[in-house]
Amino acid sequence: MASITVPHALMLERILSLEIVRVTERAAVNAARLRGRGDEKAADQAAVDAMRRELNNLPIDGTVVIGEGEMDEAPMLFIGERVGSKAGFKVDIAVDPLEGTTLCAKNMPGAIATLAIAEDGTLLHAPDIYMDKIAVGPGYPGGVVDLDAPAGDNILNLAKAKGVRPHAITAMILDRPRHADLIAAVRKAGAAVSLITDGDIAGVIHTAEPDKTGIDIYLGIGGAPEGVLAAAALRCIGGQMQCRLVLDTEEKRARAVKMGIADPRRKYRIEDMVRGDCLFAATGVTDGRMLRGVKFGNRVIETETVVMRSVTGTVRWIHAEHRQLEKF
Ligand code: VTB
Repeated sequence: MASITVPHALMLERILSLEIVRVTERAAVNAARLRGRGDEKAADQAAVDAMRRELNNLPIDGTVVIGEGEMDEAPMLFIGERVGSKAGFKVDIAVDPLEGTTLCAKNMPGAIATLAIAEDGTLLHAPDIYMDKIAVGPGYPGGVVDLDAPAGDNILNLAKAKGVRPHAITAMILDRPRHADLIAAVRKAGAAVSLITDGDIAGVIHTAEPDKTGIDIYLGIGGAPEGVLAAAALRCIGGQMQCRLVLDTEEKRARAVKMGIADPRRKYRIEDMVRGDCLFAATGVTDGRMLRGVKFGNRVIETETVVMRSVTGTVRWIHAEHRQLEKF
């Protein structure tokens, strides 16, 4: 008889890689019921409730590292909350039960329910502040782009590494006034800019498959929690990412220090934000470029989820038809 050679932790992680699909599916379905109602808070709460309930069914001793906020301001899935059956494997958890609350409330494309699970003590404890980000997909030499280089140089270097003219490069950027100079610099270098109103986790993930998505590079300032979740996804599928917290006030610096951040200027790479093996899952809430949203039928609810595992780099696209509707 073959002996068990797979270590327990790895085996459990392998099982969890499918289990976490249920967690994001449920969160997405709950939020999707509130699509287009103009109530961001209610949609977020619905996703949080479902995600928390499902996480508590997993055989893990999980600690929320990236969550809905500090304990006093977020009653559920707060940073430091322990979830799971608490009997199992110790893990760090990063959640964004409804990434793109506005997208969901307005029923616009791109809202997702997302989650990452990583080895205990390996996720960056990022405060809920801004983070400057740059990301490209796999297959480029290390350092092809750099957070500290001018945007134009990054576009030219990337084009050279890809073997195309800068005109063939497309950068995805959040449509915010703070990005006016960045957008102008990218365009000046000859590249196209694809603007998004929200949803930079998906934005970063788009860079992993430029042939499919048409996006070569992600640039700009977005949420730090979203940065860690995006890093978890890239850790699974490959690519390069560099980030730096935007610590522009004394209050933010103090919050960062409280969360264990010693060097406020530190440039984080994927391996600094997600220091060990991880799993990442996202389910579409509204239809998006990456995932289809939840579809409510008479007898079935359909969901689409992407789930990734860093140990193997496997990416699964799971289209589910749920028939036990009372469970949602
Ligand atoms: C981004 C975006 C998110 O927050 O991280 C953004 O990807 C950053 O904050 O979907 P601002 O909206 O203040 O620019 C979200 O929009 C989610 O809140």
